[in-house]
Amino acid sequence: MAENVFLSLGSNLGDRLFYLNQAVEELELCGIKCVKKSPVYETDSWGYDDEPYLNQVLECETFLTPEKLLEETSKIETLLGRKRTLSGYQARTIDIDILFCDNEIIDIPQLKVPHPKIALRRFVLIPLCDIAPDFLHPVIRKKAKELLKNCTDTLNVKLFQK
Ligand code: PH2
Ligand code: MG
Ligand code: MG
Repeated sequence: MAENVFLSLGSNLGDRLFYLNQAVEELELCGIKCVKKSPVYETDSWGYDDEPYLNQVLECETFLTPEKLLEETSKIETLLGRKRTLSGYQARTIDIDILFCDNEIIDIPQLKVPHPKIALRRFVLIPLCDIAPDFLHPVIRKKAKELLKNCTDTLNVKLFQK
């Protein structure tokens, strides 16, 4: 069983908190147990100009392989009203990104694990450090708290709900 599976949730469309909570419920229904939940943060849109997001990081346990996990999280995104376009970022009801699956390194067209942008995003590192500051990034070989200390992202990340 994979025990250190970290997922990032993001929403910037509609009832954002509702979608984060629904995502947790749906994950549990497909056998992805959420053992730790970070506080929820309201965050400036990173990488493009849009409405602010709510973001949260989860630590999960699951018997699913990373590929199966991606299938399930994509299905949940669709179920919760996520609309996709071909390229670029756009507003979304829910985004579920796989940050880490234990120490696995996966680099295939449809899935990169660890998520390649973790170290660049305070909206990921701050909630990750709330629940797993000592988790070691298997590629960069630094702990989450060290990645946060070195991160040059200056966009606002403020506590929304404990
Ligand atoms: N997700 C993105 C792009 N930009 N910005 C914030 N603040 N939060 C996100 O979850 C986010 C983003 C692409 O998935
Ligand atoms: Mg994302
Ligand atoms: Mg995504």
